[in-house]
Amino acid sequence: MKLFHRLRTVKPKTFDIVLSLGLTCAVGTGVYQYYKYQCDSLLEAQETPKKHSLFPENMMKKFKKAPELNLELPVVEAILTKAPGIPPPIDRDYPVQLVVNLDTTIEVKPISKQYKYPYWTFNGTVPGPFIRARVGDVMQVNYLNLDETGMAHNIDFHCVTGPGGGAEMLLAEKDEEKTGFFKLLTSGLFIYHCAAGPVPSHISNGMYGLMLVEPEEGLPKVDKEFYVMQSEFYCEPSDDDPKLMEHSYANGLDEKPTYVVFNGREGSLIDTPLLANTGERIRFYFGNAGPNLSSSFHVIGAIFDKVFREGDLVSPPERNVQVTQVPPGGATMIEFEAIVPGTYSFVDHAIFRIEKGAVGFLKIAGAPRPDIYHGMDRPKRCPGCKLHQ
Ligand SMILES: [Cu+2]
Repeated sequence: MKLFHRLRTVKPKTFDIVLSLGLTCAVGTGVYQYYKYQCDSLLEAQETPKKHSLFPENMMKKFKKAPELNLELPVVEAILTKAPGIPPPIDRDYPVQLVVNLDTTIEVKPISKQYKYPYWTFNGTVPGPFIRARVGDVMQVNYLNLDETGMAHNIDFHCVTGPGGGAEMLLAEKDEEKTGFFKLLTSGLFIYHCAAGPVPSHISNGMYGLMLVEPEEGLPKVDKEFYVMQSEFYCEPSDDDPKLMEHSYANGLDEKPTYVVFNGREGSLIDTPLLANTGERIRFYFGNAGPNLSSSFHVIGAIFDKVFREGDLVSPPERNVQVTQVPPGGATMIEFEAIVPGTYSFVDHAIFRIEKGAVGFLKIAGAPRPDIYHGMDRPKRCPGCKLHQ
């Protein structure tokens, strides 16, 4: 304290300036750290990392109100999950302003054991994240275009009522962020995709995902939920890199896909199979991004006891279905019981497509059921078969 008084006596003006600057820096750092802590806590709750700016002014934009909608709803940030994960069921009985943060980057990742591919992504993944909402919610979409190539992108949500499904409102140039508010009037399981021109290129390069809008009463509880999305890739080998595939618009026009895959790449759900146990009820949220082919979705060795065709969650479901048709741009919700343990293949039953990647595995663990499934000899696998493991 003596030194403090001595300094103040000797150089009062200089000392006051230094003291003021010091206090300003300390308060400023504290405010920044507070906002950064708030942002970090929020982001840690998400499974998908965000690239939206962490600065306070953008936080205010992220959670801004929608006065035109004349609503005062609680503001909630949506939990977004990477396939095959699904966000938890909605347990509220009231609508919210649901904030959905999406961005676009180009990501070079393996498309097969041999090749990589420059995917156009939502939040860095193909398919894009699964979004779960409730009918009556107002969805606030913050869309940030981080594609360094300079392409413009947007999002057409099939669950949105209005021209373009929101695409024109969300068209974002390079480094631009767009925000749109959409009241969800209709329940169902829906596709979203980029609809910037040329649309076939934006879809067939990976820009799509699934969104569930739950009915007011919610969905019946099940034990396991999986997010699986089929799509095609139209490719030709790169002239510059022997390990890289590039997009071929000509092959897309001819409807001759190089790959027909589940969850973005060949072997995605073979390398990491879906897991369940006997006695569990299983639900698939299955989408088909196309862009050209319909899917004949089938789980070999299981019968779907409920199929909500076309993603219609209001009408009574179809019962006891072997194969269900899912058109490009469509989705379906499928349920069945895990009864007999073992490895189940699921395929597009247009069966040549298994050679292009349209096969995955569901492994069901549990005690054998010889009362249902029994042979006199040990099971034997056919050599070279892609369906049985
Ligand atoms: Cu796009």
